[in-house]
Amino acid sequence: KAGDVGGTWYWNRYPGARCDIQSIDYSYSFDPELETEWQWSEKYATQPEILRYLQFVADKHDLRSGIEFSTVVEEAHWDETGRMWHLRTDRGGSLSCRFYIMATGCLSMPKAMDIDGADRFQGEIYYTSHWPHDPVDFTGKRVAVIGTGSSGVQSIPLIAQQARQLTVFQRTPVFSIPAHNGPIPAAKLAQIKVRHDDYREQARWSAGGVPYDLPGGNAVAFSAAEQQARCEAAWIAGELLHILSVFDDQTTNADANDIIAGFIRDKIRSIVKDPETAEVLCPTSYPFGTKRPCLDSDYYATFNRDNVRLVDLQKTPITTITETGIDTAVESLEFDAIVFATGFDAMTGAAVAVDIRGQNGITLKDKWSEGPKSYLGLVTAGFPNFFTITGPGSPSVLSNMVVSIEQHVDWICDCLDFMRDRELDSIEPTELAENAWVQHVRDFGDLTLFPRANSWYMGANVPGKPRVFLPYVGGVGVYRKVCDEVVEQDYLGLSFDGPGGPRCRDGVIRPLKPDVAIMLDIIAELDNPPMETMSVEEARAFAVETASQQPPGPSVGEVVEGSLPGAADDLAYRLYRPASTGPHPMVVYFHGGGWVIGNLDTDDAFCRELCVQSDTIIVSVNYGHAPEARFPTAVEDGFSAVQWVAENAAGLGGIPGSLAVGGWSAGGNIAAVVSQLARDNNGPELAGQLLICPVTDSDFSRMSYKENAEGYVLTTDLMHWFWDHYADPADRKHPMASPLLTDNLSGLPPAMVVTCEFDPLRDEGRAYAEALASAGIRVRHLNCQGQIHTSITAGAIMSGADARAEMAASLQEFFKEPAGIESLN
Ligand code: NA7
Repeated sequence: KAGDVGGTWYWNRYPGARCDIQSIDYSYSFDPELETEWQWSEKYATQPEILRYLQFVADKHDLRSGIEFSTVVEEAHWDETGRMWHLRTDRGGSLSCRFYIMATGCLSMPKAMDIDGADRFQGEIYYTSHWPHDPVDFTGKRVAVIGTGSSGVQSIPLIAQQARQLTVFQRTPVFSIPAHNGPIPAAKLAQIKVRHDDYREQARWSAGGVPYDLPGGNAVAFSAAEQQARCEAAWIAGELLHILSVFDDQTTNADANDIIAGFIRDKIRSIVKDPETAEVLCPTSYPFGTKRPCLDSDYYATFNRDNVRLVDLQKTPITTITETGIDTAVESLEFDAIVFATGFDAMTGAAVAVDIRGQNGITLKDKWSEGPKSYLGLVTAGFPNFFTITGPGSPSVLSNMVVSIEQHVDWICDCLDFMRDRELDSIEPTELAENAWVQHVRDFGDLTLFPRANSWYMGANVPGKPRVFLPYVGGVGVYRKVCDEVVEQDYLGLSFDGPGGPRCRDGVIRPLKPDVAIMLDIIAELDNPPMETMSVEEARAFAVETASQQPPGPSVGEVVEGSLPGAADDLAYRLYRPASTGPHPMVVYFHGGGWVIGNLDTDDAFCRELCVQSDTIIVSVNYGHAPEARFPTAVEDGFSAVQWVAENAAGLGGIPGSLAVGGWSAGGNIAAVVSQLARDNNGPELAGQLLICPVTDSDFSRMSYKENAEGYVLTTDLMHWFWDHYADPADRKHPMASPLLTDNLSGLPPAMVVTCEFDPLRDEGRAYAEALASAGIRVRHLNCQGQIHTSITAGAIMSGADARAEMAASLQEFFKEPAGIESLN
């Protein structure tokens, strides 16, 4: 489209335009000669210098001869029969091609004007996104700047130096830190000069596309003074990647984030002399980093100038632009020039602006109408042979773009080689792979604070654009690994056709929820021996130690420790009482641990969460453990505990007659068996049973045992170990060990059965839910996608929060009047 190479750096020529990744990092790595042939003049190069660099690279590699300049592709239609794309340009040209690759940029389609009256203004109008090539002189002029994103923040200080008067119209204040621009830091220069290959390789596997080695740690690990010192160090460093990594949890934990946000607000107040103006400049409506933060040179200090005024559009919105200026809700202001720094239809705008039609004439615009759907941000189903460079669903704008662009280009080139070698002439992702990737990108975003901001990352800056988190937040290195694995797994999720085809290995590249995968990575790094190789004592100590490292769970109204009579010995229990006024319904809860390990502490955090969310008393009971007390002690203890709680409900603060059971894993087995025992022994009457990943029989032949035999904490070997400690083979088919094997499931209380996709016990949980439903029992079955046996009850696993809320809701449901039979889902 442009008259020359440069992309963003061709169009965005406004005063002050610079990159905000250090120039040494914002450089190509594909040609090692460039490391010595090109010298950057400063830490953050200006737009003219970056443009010269891009022109230099284009000349060196003779790229211009292959580029049609000043040409807009308006139409791209896929021809299924010929397996070709047919393109038409605004110059009347057309061409056909096998592959259509859009490298049209993430921030290249200016946002459509959404301010009333903009076309009426008779003075000079400028857009930062397509600034004139000839110099613009604001000397002596009254200038308005609308917008305070990166473009506004960079241009405002320089426009203020020229203009007679500058009025800045701010809708949302931005977090900005000083760039401290100047010579390239000596340490950086040394790093790149000595081993530039290593340096570039580190960048490729880093989180943001720049090697950055900051000592980690969550905010709470530091004293208040240390927290401030870390923030100050980031302020002094003048690097976005530094201020974005002050604390490990600043992107996910609002309290940690607010430390940095508060620090920057204090800086703003210390720089800007007029307190009222300072407050208007302080961002408070979104967490730090969830809208693109800026690097500036004297941005805040500019508001101390006599010729600069800030208008807060939150208080006094623009009503219209007029022939002579701008009307707000309270005044009419006259200007000689208006600068629009109002941003872009980010990440999808440039792609859907072209009339792209894939199979069956479906347009990309329609396909993406509820948010972009793409596999890896590279390819999209229904649009064969169509690739996007740094497309939505890839790290793109959350990374050093140069590194991300090179990775996409390399991946696509390798893919085209692969296809040529195998005589394949079309490629597209499968629906399964694409949908799963879209979900994965969303899941990752949902772990962060990003969705809380009205940012262009969320599509929220463009009226009517669907609110979807667009980039992949997992990091450049993680993403590169994913893309490499897709290839290693025979181009998983991609469908090819042609003389050498068809070929397709369908599947999902990242089926686990991101936080579950991170948890598994951490566990793998610890390199602990498998539990089934430990002694019972070691395994128990290990379980307690592991639980102690988890978040403590919420505060409850009261915790009471006590003991109650078990089948033989007294059993310790812990009662969790909600803060609300009682009496409350009660749930007797049995912890997990394969009847061998676990205790009141290991499930403490989960019990707290259940108590708070369901507003129910939870009585967690420490039943007798194997191998000291083998089958049927655990279930007899469980039944004894339920009888005692039922008899003592009033004294415990419970509502007599409002009693349910619940348990996780082996505890789910006990809860299921106790429900059967209560039915068969004339009570106590139970309102419901919450069975979370329950053991319901001892059949190891089920698919879930095969699919999830290892790798997901609870392994098949470990289940054997548990059963061996718990019950003789002859006893395992007894319904008190395998409640699924009872010949009578009627008359049992309503149930909620929770299973996890990557759990050896998944299929027996499902089978129990189905059997209960067949017996006429009201059952709700929740199969948690992407979760493992040990993740769903762990408070640290945010992706399980909805499921835990549903469990709590089901407890509340138990204590309401019974309804009809619910179908399974
Ligand atoms: P941005 O960051 O999207 O900033 C656009 C600014 O314009 C932002 O402050 C917007 O306020 C403001 N804006 C947009 N529309 C309006 C209307 N209708 N009225 C008032 N104010 C408005 O774009 P930039 O060009 O500055 O930067 C783009 C990226 O380039 C940047 O992130 C870097 O990655 C490089 P809002 O915040 O939406 O309330």
